[in-house]
Amino acid sequence: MPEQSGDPFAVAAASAAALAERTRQTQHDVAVVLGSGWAPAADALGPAECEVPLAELGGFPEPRVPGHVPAVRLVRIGGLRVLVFLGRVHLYEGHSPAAVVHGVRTAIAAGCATIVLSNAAGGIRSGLQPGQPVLISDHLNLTGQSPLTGLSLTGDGPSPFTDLTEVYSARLRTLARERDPELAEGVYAALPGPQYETPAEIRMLRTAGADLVGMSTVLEAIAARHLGAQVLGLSLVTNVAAGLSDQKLDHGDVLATARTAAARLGALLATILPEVG
Ligand code: 8IG
Repeated sequence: MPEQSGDPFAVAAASAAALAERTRQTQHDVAVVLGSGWAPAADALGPAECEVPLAELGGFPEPRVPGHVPAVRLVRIGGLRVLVFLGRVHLYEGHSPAAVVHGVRTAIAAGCATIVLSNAAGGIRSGLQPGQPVLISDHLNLTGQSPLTGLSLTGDGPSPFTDLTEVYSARLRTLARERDPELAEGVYAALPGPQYETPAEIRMLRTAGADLVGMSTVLEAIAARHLGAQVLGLSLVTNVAAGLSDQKLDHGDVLATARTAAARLGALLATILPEVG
């Protein structure tokens, strides 16, 4: 199948129908996207009632990053039917914005009113430590792309002139902080990648108000808000951003930090998720 040609909402509806057939559920409540660093926390959420390879649902691109297992699980958490997406695809793999947000659109078509987006990120604000989870309070979309580009301005769907005043639900952030009062909050800047930043770029981002920097999440958050879903965003700080320490950035170190944090992340998600539906 070519990558996401035609009406993306029709493709998402078809994927949601295929998912409903396999989960035997006509309604799902919450979707969680486990980004790099968070996937090892999946098992802490409880046993999967079923696990479906994304390739069986249509509309999902072939993954191109090793370590991303392309599947979605149904897990019951506190009476909620939670769809757990193990991994995501990124712009830097060469995928279109429509492909990047297809999981979120599918989850919403499958009934989810709340979308939890997790990622690994570099820490810009001083004091943010590798291994620390941070609530995303707002974002800077510096990818130069939008999942809403090209959508009909006159059709029956929601307007693409989406209000982004509160992308990351204040109610859900408050709820998460009640569960874990240690949680910091920060503004997440998304760049296209895949290269990490120069020290000059990090100084620019810090001046522009960014606390965290990464290569994902913002397009999915925009797509979710366009369709009226509530969004909770969580970053795992896996490295101090370029030029802010005497270390060079190494993808292997980043993954190792994430593995070490997995147990804490699993516990965090398991305490937050029952409340967010
Ligand atoms: I993990 O320092 C992770 N992802 N852009 N910069 C960007 N993405 C990241 C970084 C980082 N660390």
